[in-house]
Amino acid sequence: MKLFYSPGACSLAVHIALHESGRPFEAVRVNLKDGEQFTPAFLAINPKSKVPAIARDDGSILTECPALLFWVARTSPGAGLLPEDAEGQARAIEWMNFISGSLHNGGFTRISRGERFVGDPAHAPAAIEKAKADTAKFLGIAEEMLGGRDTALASGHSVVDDYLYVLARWVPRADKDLADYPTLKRLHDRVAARPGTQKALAAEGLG
Ligand SMILES: N[C@@H](CCC(=O)N[C@@H](CS)C(=O)NCC(=O)O)C(=O)O
Repeated sequence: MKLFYSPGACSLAVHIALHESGRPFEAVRVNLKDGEQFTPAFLAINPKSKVPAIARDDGSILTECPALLFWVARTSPGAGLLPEDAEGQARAIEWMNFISGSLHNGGFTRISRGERFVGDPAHAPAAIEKAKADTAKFLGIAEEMLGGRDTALASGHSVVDDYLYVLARWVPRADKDLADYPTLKRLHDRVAARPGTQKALAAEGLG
């Protein structure tokens, strides 16, 4: 199995989960800064020009963070990366849809790729300011959803926490301090200390 990633990108969540699962995999770096995601070689892997993607041993490709995190967790029995019950799994999907749709793509992506969201480049600075305000609002919602607990799910640590950890690393991009979100900060610090996270950070040159 191969994981296509970029250092510190949302793919880091899947990288952490794979280390937590204990399964063998190869990590393949994609150079987003140089536009490698738009090359024919990478488009053959993911026509959406995004990391993460996983090429499975049967040759099939899976994309989208929530799907990859769910798949790693569900195909790693005994690793305890997701609860087994319907309520726990529904809460995991609720969280991951919010992280992917609102916090990431409705927030941080509009900050870091602001020029893509406007017709006239002159409007980009104002669009990025609005994106920062929206991202801060979504971070506040995440803080409330945690309800004082340093795990997204009541059952304990899960792949959802790996995902939230990566987004918590990006908080300064919204001109905010992680300390403004004390429960998210506790989750971040807890996940940062886990061996799987340490291994993924080291492998991405972030350790
Ligand atoms: N919906 C996708 C979004 C993935 C995404 O936005 N990945 C970013 C890195 S965090 C990326 O590859 N960006 C490259 C680009 O937009 O050109 C997911 O959840 O996996």
